[in-house]
Parts: sequence; C-alpha cells; structure tokens
Amino acid sequence: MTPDALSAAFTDRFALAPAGIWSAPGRVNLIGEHTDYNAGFALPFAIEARAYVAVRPTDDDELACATTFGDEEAAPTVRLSRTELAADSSAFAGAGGWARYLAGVAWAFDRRGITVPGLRVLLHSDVPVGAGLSSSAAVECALAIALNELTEANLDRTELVQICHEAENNFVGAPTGILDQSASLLSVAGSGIFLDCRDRTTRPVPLDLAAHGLALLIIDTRVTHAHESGGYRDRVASCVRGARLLGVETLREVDLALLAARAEDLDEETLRRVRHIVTENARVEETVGLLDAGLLDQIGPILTASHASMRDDYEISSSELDAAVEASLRAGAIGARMTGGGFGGSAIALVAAEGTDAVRAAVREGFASRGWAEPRIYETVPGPGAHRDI
Ligand code: GAF
Repeated sequence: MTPDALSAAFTDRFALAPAGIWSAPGRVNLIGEHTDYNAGFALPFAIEARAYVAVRPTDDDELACATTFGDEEAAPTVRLSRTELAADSSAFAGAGGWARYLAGVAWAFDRRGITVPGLRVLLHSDVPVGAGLSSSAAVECALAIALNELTEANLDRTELVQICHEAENNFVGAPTGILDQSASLLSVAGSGIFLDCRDRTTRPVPLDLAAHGLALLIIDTRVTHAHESGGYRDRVASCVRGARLLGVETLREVDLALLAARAEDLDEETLRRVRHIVTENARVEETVGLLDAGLLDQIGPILTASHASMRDDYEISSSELDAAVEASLRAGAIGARMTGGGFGGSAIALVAAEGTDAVRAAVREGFASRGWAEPRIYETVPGPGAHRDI
C-alpha cells in the first residue's frame, strides 16, 4: 500500500485527513545476537520492509488505533482512554496485538512528561510478523517519530530508541534489548549500524553488497516466535546468572581468558551461554574490522561460526533454521546464520549475486523433502531508517 493509499484509507476509517504518514523499517541483524542486553556489540541493518502509521492528533481523550489488515468488522478499532493510559499501563496490557505497541509508545512519552494528545492511528505494515525481522519495533519506531514531531518534543533519535525500548519492556512486557529499535531508528541506506550497547554509541559501517557482487537472502522459515515468554526470557536469566557468578556487572567485561580461568565457577549450561556472548562480541568486532577495510567478501565464515555458536552454545536455533543454513552453504553461500532472537524466525545467507537461484532452490528442496511449509525467501539490501513519508 502506498503512503497516498494509506492516507485515503485513514480518511475512510476516521472521516478525517491524517496529519502525516511516518514509517520505520524492520531489520536484519548481520551479526551480534543476544549481545544487546549484555552491554555488547551488534551490527544490524534496516530492511526495505516497513511499518507505516497515518496519524492525526485530536482534542479528545481517546487513542483509537486501527490497522489495514482487515475492515472494521474483521479488525475493529481499539479505543483506549489516554487519561487511564497515563495513569496505569496495566489497564491495557491485554489490549490486542499491534495496539499494545502503539499504546506503549504513547505511554512512554507521557511518562517523560511529554503530553500526547488524543490520537487516531491507522497502521499498515509490510514487515512479516513473527519472522525475526523486528515487526514490533518497526511499529513502535514509526509512531515514535510521528509523536516526536506532533508533540514538538524534538528528542534525538537515541532518546527515541530509549522510549521505544521502555514501551516494549515496561508496557508490552518483553525483556528485550535495544537492538531492534536502534536499527529501525538509526540505520542509514547502504550501511550496517555498529552498536556499542554499553556506551550507546553507534556508527554506520559500509555494507554495499552490489559493489562486491554479493546478495543477501532472508529465509523466513515461517516458524513464528515471541519474545515475551519462554526461551528468550530464559536466556536473559542465564546471562544475569553468569555475570553474578563471575562477579561482573555485565558480560561485556568477560573475555575468553577470564572465562577459562573461572570456568569451574559456572555450571556447564551457564558456561556455554556466557561463551556465546563472549565469542559473539569478538565476531562482531572482527566483522566490523573487515567491513571497514572493504573486505565484505571475507565475512562469510564469521557469520557461519556465529550460527554454530547459537545452535550449540546458546541453543536458540531450530531444525528449520539449521536446515536453511546448511542448505545455503551446500549450495554455495559464503556464510549463513539465523538472525534475531531465535526459536524460529529467519536465517540469512550471504551469496554471490549469480548464485542466489541455486541457494533458493536448495533451501526450498530441503524444506519440501522434510514435509515443511515452503519458506519465504527474498533478497534485501540495507535500507533507510525511520522517516516521514508525507
Ligand atoms: C530480539 C530482541 F528484541 C533484541 O533486543 C535482541 O536481543 C535479539 O532478539 C537477539 O539479538 O530481536
């Protein structure tokens, strides 16, 4: 749906014209998984798929959110009272699906003393849901840049990262880090964004796939995941335990020498969890070094080593993700790994541009032979971060 079509759909739904349309992208994490909540390094980039919000401030007390995913009967408008929202987030913890992310962002602005007016919001998104491509952060970030402008708060992008992170952690209740919101708000087309989650500094790193004759495929296994419960929360707890047992504030302070010296202080599982974080941080730094030196074609083995670490040490992969990675490598990919939180979602494969058809065919065949649903495979390039469309 084009921004103009979304604007027309908004007017149909609310009998008012929107004040504007803002959008924010999903992301692929090139490398640096589960390091963000350990004050570590990561290197994501924005994908072309985006979430769009058409927004109009009103002078009533209502936050009314609708989506383009269905008509009023199939997907009714969610109406929340703004006054109650500011007073007690738990009143809306049960609000369905997307509405929680939108309401959470309004709530996080309010918590900072920035008064959000009544709002009408129509949401459209091209980012596949539950595919590990950060569809929820895209929604948060699109509304955050809209509210930043409409309330004239003029916060800088790093503060908006913080606002969206608060919405996700404290309103929605998912214990995630800042990776997804940083990628969505801070990305620059043609680049990866190198995040240091300890001091919150970021910098673009060149990632011009075409100039190196390369392509990046996203392989959505169509096994969906959620981060509010289960394995993700459990991994966060393992890292907290590891840091406590090692006597450090965050796992960023741990290197392989310290880990080897203190291995006996950790149970076997915690040791493996910590080892993933320590080695993953080193892999991000190595990848950034190669990209800075113009050696994009040499990062493949690091991506593949990252996958092995997530499969064996962090144990967040799945049979489908492993199969996607293995089939890609067998068909000639120079590197492949799962991306995002894991337990389903998507893998990425870095492939010579002329080799994408062979990789697509091999992955599809591997899934079909196991009787799994056909994966969605598409090529992506690093796109722009969040912006106003009209
Ligand atoms: C999810 C989370 F939202 C991120 O904060 C990050 O931890 C990621 O999983 C794993 O790297 O996308």
